[in-house]
Amino acid sequence: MGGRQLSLGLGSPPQPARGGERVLAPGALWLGGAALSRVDALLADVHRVAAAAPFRHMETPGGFVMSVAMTNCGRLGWVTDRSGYRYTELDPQSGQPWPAMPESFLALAREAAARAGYPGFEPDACLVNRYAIGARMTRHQDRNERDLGQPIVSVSLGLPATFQFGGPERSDRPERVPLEHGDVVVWGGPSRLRFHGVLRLPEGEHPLTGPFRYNLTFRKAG
Ligand code: MD3
Ligand code: FE
Repeated sequence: MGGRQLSLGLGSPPQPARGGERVLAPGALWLGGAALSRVDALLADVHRVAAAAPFRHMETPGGFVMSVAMTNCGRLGWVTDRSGYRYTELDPQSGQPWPAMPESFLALAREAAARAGYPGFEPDACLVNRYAIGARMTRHQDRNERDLGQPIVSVSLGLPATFQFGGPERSDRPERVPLEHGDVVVWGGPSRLRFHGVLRLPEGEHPLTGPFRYNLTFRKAG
């Protein structure tokens, strides 16, 4: 713990600290490393959720199988299949309710949202994305949630990725934002409907997640 700031004389040079806040765009607040002190609990809970509702590759309405593997926790879970995108109370794979939202997830999401100016944020859905090497997410908007005045909070864990932050139109040229282990971003206000995606995950090995990147997105869906 704290090793990133200490130089022990030998070995790799110290990493720059990743703390701090940056406004990426109106309504989009990057909280660098905001989850770092809790990643052990968060990852343990990711594995607990996945033990109850396994990661799976869902099919898009157009018939493509997503390269990102997904699961959910909370009262509602986001799913896609040939009939469309929607939130469900039951995991279609098991017929059971999605696993409960872990307390570690809820606490972080609430605190991050409050820092960004959304003090009452009560997510009822957390989509958990797992990227293996080569997985990507094509640009899309998130608009299946009932109240688009509520933000989305995202937490990145494991291997780093390049996020593509576009504009309000699919054709707007996206800017590239690196998202690293422990970064939290709150996407609200005018950013909420911007197109976004994730470039193919480059090869790598992370000490805590091996060949994977996990992303948690907290939503008020219902
Ligand atoms: C900007 N996930 O699950 S997180 C998604 O890294 C999704 O797995 C990506 O896009 C991932 O829908 C990106 C950052 C994110 C999430 C939702 C947003 C950015 C957003 C909604 C509106 C604007
Ligand atoms: Fe999204």
